[in-house]
Amino acid sequence: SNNKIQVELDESSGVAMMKFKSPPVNSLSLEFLTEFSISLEKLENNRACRGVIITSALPKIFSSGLDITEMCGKSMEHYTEFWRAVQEMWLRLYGSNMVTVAAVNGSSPAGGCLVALSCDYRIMAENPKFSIGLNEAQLGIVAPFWFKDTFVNVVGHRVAERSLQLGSLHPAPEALKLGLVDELVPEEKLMEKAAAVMAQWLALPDHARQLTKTMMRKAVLDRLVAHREEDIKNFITFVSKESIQKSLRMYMEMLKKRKS
Ligand code: CO8
Repeated sequence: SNNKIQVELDESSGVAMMKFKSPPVNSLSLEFLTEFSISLEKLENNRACRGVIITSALPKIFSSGLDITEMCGKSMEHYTEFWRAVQEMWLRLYGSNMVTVAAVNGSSPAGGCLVALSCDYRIMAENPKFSIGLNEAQLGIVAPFWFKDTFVNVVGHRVAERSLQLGSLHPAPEALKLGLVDELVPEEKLMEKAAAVMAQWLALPDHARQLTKTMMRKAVLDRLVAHREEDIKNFITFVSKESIQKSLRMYMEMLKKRKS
């Protein structure tokens, strides 16, 4: 199915707009991740496309991260397929030759934050109600090493270490101070700004920029490629533990209670 992500390529500028549209919260389900990877692959292979702006079509939420229901009470086969899809999405996005700009127009916890961190540039709506971060520790789970590596490459070791241990979700102004996002703009200016930043990055020749990007990211990408099966095994072992299942269920219940 091809309906959770809207993709529109402007052939004259070479820029694609990718909008997450999977209500209620753009959670990264197996189906969503598969569509995301296929969409990226299509753009990557399209010579007319040089850059992609990633944003959300939903109000107030960029992405709520990995779909927690995919990690609860499922079979080993399902966990394997799901985790492979998470890896695939990240390898494609972090390793993309295109210029990738995240226009973060809402909250962006955990896997949502990973998507933004994997882009070349992050612009966030300056609403302090929107927060971003790798909050895994708050769910009683541990961010995988390649989530951590991606985070460290953006904010540096010290900021990453504190933020990861506390599972912090940083309101937009704090995210800017930490370098977790590159700039804040009023929400109504977000798309205009993203287009301007994209134009600036695309003013350079692709080849040198792509080789430079690869130079900066290769070690971290190679680490997952080399340990992919081991990483899947680790995920399955971890997520199959009764204590972890309990933590995830409690977190889902907390989300539901918080509503009323
Ligand atoms: N997965 C599944 N369902 C979700 C998720 C999610 N990540 N997030 C929200 N939902 C559901 C809610 O339960 C709710 O369902 P229902 O309507 O049936 O009650 C519905 O979506 C709407 O959610 P809210 O009512 O909470 O909507 P709000 O607009 O009030 O808030 C937020 C939106 C801010 C996104 C809020 O829902 C939230 O904080 N969600 C949790 C986000 C989160 O912590 N995600 C972490 C996921 S884990 C991850 O991405 C990395 C894991 C790495 C693996 C580690 C190895 C095990």
